[in-house]
Amino acid sequence: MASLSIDLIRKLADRHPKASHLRFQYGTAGFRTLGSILDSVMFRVGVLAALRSKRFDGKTIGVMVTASHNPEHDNGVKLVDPRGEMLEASWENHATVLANAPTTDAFIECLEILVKNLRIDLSKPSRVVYGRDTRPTGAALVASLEDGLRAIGAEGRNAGITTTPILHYLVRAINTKGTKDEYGEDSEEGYMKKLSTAFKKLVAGKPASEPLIVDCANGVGTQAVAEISQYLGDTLQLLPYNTAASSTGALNNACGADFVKTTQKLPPSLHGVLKPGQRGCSFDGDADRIIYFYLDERGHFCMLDGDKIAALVAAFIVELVKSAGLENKIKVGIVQTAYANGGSTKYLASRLPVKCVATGVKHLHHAAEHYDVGVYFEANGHGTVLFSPDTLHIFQTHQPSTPAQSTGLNHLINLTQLINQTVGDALSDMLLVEVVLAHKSYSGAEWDSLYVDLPNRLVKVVVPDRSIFKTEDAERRLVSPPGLQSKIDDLRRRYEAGRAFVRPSGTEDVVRVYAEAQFRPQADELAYRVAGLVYDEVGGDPSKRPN
Ligand code: G16
Repeated sequence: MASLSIDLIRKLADRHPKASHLRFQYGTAGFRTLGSILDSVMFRVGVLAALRSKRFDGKTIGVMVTASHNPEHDNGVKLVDPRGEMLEASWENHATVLANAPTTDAFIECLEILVKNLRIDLSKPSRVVYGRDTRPTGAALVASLEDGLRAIGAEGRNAGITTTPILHYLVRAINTKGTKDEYGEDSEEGYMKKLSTAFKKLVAGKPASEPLIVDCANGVGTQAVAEISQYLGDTLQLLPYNTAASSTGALNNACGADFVKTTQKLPPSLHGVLKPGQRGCSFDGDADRIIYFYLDERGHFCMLDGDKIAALVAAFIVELVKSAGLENKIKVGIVQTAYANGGSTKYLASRLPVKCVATGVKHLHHAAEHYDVGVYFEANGHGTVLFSPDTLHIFQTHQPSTPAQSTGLNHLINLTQLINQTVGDALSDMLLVEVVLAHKSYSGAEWDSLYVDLPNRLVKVVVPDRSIFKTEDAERRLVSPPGLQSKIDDLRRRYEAGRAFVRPSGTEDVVRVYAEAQFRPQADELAYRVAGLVYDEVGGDPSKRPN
């Protein structure tokens, strides 16, 4: 019976001690905090990933070192399960327990309990693939992670500096290699080839689109955009901006998808670059979110967020399903969160089933798996499309009876190759949007006119302890602090089409307030008044009072 190499684990764990005053929580997007305090967490995540692989008989587990949209000084880590999806919820708890064990002895004790309770067969092989974004703290944190893998004797594969979605892709590609579900070649090159080949097939015969401005958030998207450009050739010209991925302080700073979505403004670096009528898009720091935008003929900035992407893509897929003659067999559904604009929900719900779930890709992904084709997007631009195994089988076996049906079916099959079905992916989503725009001959303004967004505002409130904020009803209502929700309701009712909610962030030390209303000044006022309620309730840092 194989056992843990306690001496080796102890020796390596002692090199990565946990500071006694720190407490870590595996949240919406894994562990995420200041990069400079994550050393012990990284070592322990390496150990846990290695054990998870053993639990799956040696299937490869992924580890991504990133803090995505957060400021550059933050970093984080998340685990990726064998099919490329987010870590199963029960193991999030194991991760939190291991990360908080105060000493090496306590850590080893927790490990032994975990191995025993989960009946992990230590004689099984262990394989982990890992990557990181461009943050300055990344290299040292990866070294700590590698110590964790070494402690369990896992076989590690370093995917280097890469995007979060490519890491998810690699996990699925490695684990399906040689099976009937083979997902693609297990390399970054394989990913680029898969996406670009599908894209070229989908736009064949369509007039070439105007060049697209891509704001790379000064992050890892920079290299992904440069690489895919080589494969795309003349089919789509990408014009990358904010590409200073190695400049200190540049990452996500006044650029990127989160900046655009929260400020509802063009990154200052694109002023004078983006011309009226031209399309542009912004990735976030690890290239798993995308927001589109354009300037109207008067030069006003107009944003096309995750909700608009969902509407565009869902309508296109529904049309293809119909033209392939499959409308009686395949149903398309949508998954959103409370952040979805009321205008989008009204538009979509009158056409398709729509479900609302809590923030966080794992919640959306699971809900989308219940549809034949599940389109999920968070308003912040994080999303993808899932095709169920039955749907994929229908695509493979359906016999089209007309040339039009055959074309529709081929487009659907090519979409399954273009779309990264493991997780939201800025690069894949960008190509998907470009395909739909090319097929519909839509400009940004035509796409935007599918429905009208209600004016909305998102603000953050810095509070001493965000854990006192507890929600229900897919985060649309607060249950704690007691009494606060009824005050929010009282306020909200005073505004036409008023809607507002408060939820603790899963990635930053803040509470988020969202509000929308029929008119812009009212949406702003409602957001700031609700933020004021939050502030007055808990007492925040006076310098951070919302204004
Ligand atoms: C992560 C999650 C997203 C979520 C976002 C915001 O994104 O993966 O699903 O929408 O955090 O979370 P919160 O409002 O709780 O801070 P990312 O792109 O930062 O990994």
